[in-house]
Amino acid sequence: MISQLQHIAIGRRALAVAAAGLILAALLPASGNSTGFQTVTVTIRHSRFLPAQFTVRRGATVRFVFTNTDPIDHEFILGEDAVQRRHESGTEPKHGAIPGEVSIPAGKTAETTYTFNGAGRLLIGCHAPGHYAYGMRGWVRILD
Ligand SMILES: [Cu+2]
Repeated sequence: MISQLQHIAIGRRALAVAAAGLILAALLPASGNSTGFQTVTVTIRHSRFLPAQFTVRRGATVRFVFTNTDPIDHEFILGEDAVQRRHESGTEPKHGAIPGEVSIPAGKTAETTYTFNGAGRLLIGCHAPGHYAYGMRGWVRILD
């Protein structure tokens, strides 16, 4: 017999898969144009990125627009594992000048635009103390 809790977990997973599918559809132009400019909206709630997984085409320029619904500051850092580790131990208080890096103050909206030139996978994360370990992270898959 499936418990109530398991039902909820299964429902959430199905929802996450559906959400990932929507983002995929949003980022992959039907025409196959690989250098399109896309806007993606991301909600931050309870120290999570919603959604936290993205798929883009190599060469795509993506404008990420964040709405922080939390009463605390967050940040969005896009990059390889080495970049995430550097920020995890770093002390930069504000981000915004580098593409793919932006601070999102409590209750505010902020954005950053990034062009995905490499193939493979990049990570995303927030490096406010404890947030990355808590699970405020995700990834971007770049299709060749
Ligand atoms: Cu955070």
